[in-house]
Amino acid sequence: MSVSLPILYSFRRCPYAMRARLALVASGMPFIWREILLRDKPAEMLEKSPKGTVPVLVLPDGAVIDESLDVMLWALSQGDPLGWLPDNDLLRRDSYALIERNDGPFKHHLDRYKYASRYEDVDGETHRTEGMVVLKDLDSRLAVSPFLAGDEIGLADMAIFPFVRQFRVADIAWFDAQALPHLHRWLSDRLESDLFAQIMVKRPVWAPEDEDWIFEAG
Ligand SMILES: N[C@@H](CCC(=O)N[C@@H](CS)C(=O)NCC(=O)O)C(=O)O
Repeated sequence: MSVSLPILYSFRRCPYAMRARLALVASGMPFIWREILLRDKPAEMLEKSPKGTVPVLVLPDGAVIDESLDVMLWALSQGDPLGWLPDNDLLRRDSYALIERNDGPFKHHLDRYKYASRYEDVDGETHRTEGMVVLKDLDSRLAVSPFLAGDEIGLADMAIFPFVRQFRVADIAWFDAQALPHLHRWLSDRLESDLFAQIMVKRPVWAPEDEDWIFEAG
């Protein structure tokens, strides 16, 4: 067991886990990747983080980070060769405000649009319309700059695009027909990136007897 590397418990299609993997890979730091199933979470993960959500990052000193944005910030504090961390207060505030709206209201509408049948008395289309209000705002930002906050790709882009992807996946033909030209370009650039391909590699579900799979950025 490689005790000197952080261990990430992850689920491939989870947007929170995607943003954690993106930042870990961008940091250039190798890490142990344990792919899990949400319906059958490993005891080892629940011992470390009883709240039972992914991502969970266990550091070599045993500390646990179990909020995706905190995983991103920790990873980028270890190394940020791509310059994703906001480097001034205005950019930081703007990036955090966008991420907060994404993780709060946008995610609320996304869940109720994509998984309407899991909720009582929920009309998916109403939530799709509400989600579109946020996406139209992102599109108008992207009309004036290629990235969500500042002139360079950064934390906000990487923390948010996995959720926009999930919104798209709910009905790809419908999404692609919407007049969101800048958002479509921004999203497809992210989805076609080498970095995204690296974090979406398919892994078998981890079992405790398995040898550690160490992920190193390619
Ligand atoms: N606030 C958490 C949310 C993480 C989250 O909700 N992840 C989902 C998967 S996308 C999860 O693990 N849900 C638990 C479950 O489905 O059992 C974070 O940012 O890390």
